[in-house]
Amino acid sequence: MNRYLYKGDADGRFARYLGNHDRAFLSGLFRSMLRIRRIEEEIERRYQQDHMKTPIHLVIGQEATGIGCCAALERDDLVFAGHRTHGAYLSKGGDLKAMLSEMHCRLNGCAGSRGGSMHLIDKSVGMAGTSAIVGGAVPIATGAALASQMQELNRVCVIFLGDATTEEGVTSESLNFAALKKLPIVYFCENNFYSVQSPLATRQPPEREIYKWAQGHALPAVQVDGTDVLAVYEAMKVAVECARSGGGPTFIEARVYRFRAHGGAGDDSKTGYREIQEREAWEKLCPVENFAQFLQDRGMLAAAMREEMEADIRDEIEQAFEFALASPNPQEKDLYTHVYAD
Ligand SMILES: Cc1ncc(C[n+]2csc(CCOP(=O)(O)OP(=O)(O)O)c2C)c(N)n1
Repeated sequence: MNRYLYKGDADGRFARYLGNHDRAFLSGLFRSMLRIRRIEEEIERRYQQDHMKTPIHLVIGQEATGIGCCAALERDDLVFAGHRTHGAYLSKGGDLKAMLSEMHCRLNGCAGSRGGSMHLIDKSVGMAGTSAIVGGAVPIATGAALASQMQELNRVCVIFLGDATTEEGVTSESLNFAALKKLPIVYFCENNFYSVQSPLATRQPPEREIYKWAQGHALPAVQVDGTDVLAVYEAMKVAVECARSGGGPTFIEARVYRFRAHGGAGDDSKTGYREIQEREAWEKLCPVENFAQFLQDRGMLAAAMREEMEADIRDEIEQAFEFALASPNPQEKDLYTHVYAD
C-alpha cells in the first residue's frame, strides 16, 4: 500500500469543522489561499526568465496550512519558518512587493536583498524570520517563545517545519525544552512525505507516525488533514489558546502534498522518486479548488465574486512584479550595510 496517499475522509472535508463560521470569514480564507496559489503560479511562470536571483521552494498544494494557521493568530504573534517560506510570509501578512523585490535581489526587498526567497521577513506583521538550514529556525522560535514567557508578552510563536526537520536533533531538543518550560509555541509540521527526493520510508521507521513521535516529548500532539483549511484552523485555535493561557506547546502534524518539485519551477516526479499517479491523486484533492467547490455548493461563493477575486489578485500581482523589477539594485556602497563584525 502507498503510505503517501491521502488517508482522510475526502467527502467530509470542510463540513466537519464548518461550525458557525460566517460567509465573510470563509470566503476570506478562500481568497487568501487563491492569492497564494496565483502568486506562486506567476513566480513559477517567470522563474525561467532568470530575473529572480534566488532558489525557490513553491507551496503550490500547501496553501491551506499557512492560511489556516495564521487565521488563528494575532498580529503580534510571531511566525518562523524554514526554506519553504512563501506561504508563511504571505499568510502572516507579509508585503508582496517587498517579497518580490527580495526575490529579484533589489535593495528594497524585505531582507534588504541579502536573503532571497528563503529568508523572507516582515517584523511589522510578526513574520519573524527563517533559516535555510534544515532545523535552524526551530531553536530560534523556541528561544523567542522563552522570551515571550519571561517578558510576559502574551505572544504566541509558531514554527513551520517539514517532516525532514523532525529528524534534526535540535528539533527534539527544542520540543523537550518547550515541554519542560511550558513555552507558548506551536510546532506546525507540514508532512509532505519527502525530503528533497527522499521519501519518508528511507528516513524513518515505517510504523512511526510523526505526531506520535512528538507526543513522546510529553506535549499534546495531533494529526490534521492539511488539505482542509478549516481543520487546520480548528487545531490551531486549540493550540494557540493553550499556549496563550500558559498551557504550553503543541505539535501539529498536517499531512499535505507539494504539487511541484522540491525546488525550482515545474514538477520533477518523472525522475522517479515519487509516482506520477500519487501526485495526480493529491491534485484532485486540491485545497484551493475543493474549498471553492464546497463554498459554491452552499451558495457562499458566487461565480461573479470568484471572478472579481481573480481580477483583483491578478492586478495586485502584476503591479507587485512591476514594482520589483523597477526597484534599485544594491550598489557597491551598500555592501557593508547589514553586515556585523567585531
Ligand atoms: C542541515 C541541512 N541539511 C540538509 C539541507 C538540504 N536540504 C534543504 S531542504 C531539505 C529537505 C527538507 O525537507 P522538509 O524539512 O521535510 O521540508 P520540505 O522541503 O518538504 O518542505 C534538505 C535536506 C539543508 N538545507 N540543511
